[in-house]
Amino acid sequence: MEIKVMKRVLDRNRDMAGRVRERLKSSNVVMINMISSPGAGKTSMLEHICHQLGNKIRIAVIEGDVATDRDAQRIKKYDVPILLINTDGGCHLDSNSIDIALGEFDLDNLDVMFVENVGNLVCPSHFDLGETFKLAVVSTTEGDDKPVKYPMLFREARAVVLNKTDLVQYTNFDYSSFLSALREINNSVPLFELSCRTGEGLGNFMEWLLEETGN
Ligand SMILES: Nc1nc2c(ncn2[C@@H]2O[C@H](COP(=O)(O)OP(=O)(O)O)[C@@H](O)[C@H]2O)c(=O)[nH]1
Ligand SMILES: [Mg+2]
Repeated sequence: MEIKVMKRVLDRNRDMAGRVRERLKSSNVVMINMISSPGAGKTSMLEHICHQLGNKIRIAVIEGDVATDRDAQRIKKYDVPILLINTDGGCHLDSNSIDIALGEFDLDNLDVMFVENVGNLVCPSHFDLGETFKLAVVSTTEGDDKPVKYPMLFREARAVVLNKTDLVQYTNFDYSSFLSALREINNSVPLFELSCRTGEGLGNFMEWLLEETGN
């Protein structure tokens, strides 16, 4: 599958989130905005999702990347439509770029559009892309304090993934601090603990994903 590439088209005066949402709705496409720190495992999750669900649902991916096409290249082998938005240093994607990006897809032949946002927990949380929901991804190697420090994302996310459970024994990640902070911010959000390395916990997450996207 060819990787289409575009530059982020920043137009601060035009918030297109509403239009994106309408377009997705009229084509019955669920858009998932994946947000995490750099390296938490968004692309690794997408690799598993494309591999495991690619023959069950019609998937497309928008990769937001500051400069390279490395993540898009990792997804390319799964034969799903993919578009790369280079932000040229920008720290998040925006709804105007997503609106333009949607024109590159055959929306009526898609079920779920994954957006890998630029890796950081601050800016992407503040910009509505018109997504159906946000998915927060954290990992055991980045410390247990992320919900306390970046509450907005954890308040808004439809689900939280705690990745790299295989490494927890080598870290000082305090699971009970993590969980109590998360529950203080959002006491109902589903939490999926998994490892993209070993595959542990991925099955539960995939089941939830299928159900949540109506598939
Ligand atoms: N040990 C371990 N490594 C992981 C896991 N998930 C991802 N990684 C590694 O962590 C690094 C960053 O992952 P990546 O998916 O690129 O993160 P992204 O920046 O959020 O897209 C890569 O070297 C992955 O191979 C995991 O569950 N366990
Ligand atoms: Mg990535």
